[in-house]
Amino acid sequence: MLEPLSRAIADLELEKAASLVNEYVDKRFNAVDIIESCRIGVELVGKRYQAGEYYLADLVMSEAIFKELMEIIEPHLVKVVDHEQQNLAPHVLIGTIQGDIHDLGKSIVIYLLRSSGFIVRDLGVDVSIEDFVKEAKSSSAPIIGICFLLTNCVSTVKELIDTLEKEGIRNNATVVIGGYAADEATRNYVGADYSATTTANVIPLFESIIKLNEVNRDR
Ligand code: B12
Repeated sequence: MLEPLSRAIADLELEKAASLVNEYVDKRFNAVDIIESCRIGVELVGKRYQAGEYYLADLVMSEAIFKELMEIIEPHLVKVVDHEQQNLAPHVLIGTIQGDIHDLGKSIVIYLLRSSGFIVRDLGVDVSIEDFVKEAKSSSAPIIGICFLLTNCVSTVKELIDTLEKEGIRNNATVVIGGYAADEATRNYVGADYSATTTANVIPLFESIIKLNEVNRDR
């Protein structure tokens, strides 16, 4: 990845980070790689916060830096929407779980999915189990995305997926979790189908889910 960019963000140096992003964009580096380097940068900010080197204000600052950098990067993300296929576009329901207000990663995922032709319904942040289930029922979305970055939200995510199962929604929907706390062990524990914690694996993952669903439907 683009280490100087990750380092500049970790050091909370907005000007340096912005000038590096402009340089990478001018050199036509892959926008997804640039975003991933930004994600790694804020992850380092999180580590410094955890180690007591940074304060909450620094987390807030990293959010502001990330948003500014995304404004430079977004126009360079390639849209690959096939408009003829729009009425067949797969629907995705996505939200950040109750108790968690992190949404930078979710916004990126939504942006990438919409750019790739998916129709996304964003439920926002701090979404209750009740609201997730209600929306899942009314939309019949074949893919449900749950975002969470806080480890103390893992039990709520499990409760949500258990409820989707009890309500009979789980049979017809693939559940994908994402965010800092969504590692493989957690995915297994909460009973989700897939997890994504980096920028690059989001679109290939969703596209493979769609293909798999099509194959199963045709059987
Ligand atoms: C920025 C930030 C904040 C901002 C959030 C701003 C916002 N609008 O989102 C603010 C300052 C508000 C904040 C608050 C808090 N935060 Co905070 N925060 C971070 C930080 C530094 C970066 C998160 C981020 O945006 N990353 C960039 C994005 C792009 O990455 P991402 O979220 O991982 O998303 C990518 C993938 O995971 C994936 N993805 C994400 N979501 C989804 C969903 C689906 C469906 C899919 C498929 C994929 C996917 O795709 C994205 C593509 O790049 C992290 C550090 C970290 N390591 O994550 C801490 C971190 C998450 N925060 C932490 C904490 C403790 C807090 C607070 C409790 C602090 C406090 N004392 O108040 C509060 C919690 C508030 C709450 N109730 O939610 C801890 C959590 C620790 C833990 N184990 O639970 C972390 C890990 C920092 C740390 N190391 O201590 N935070």
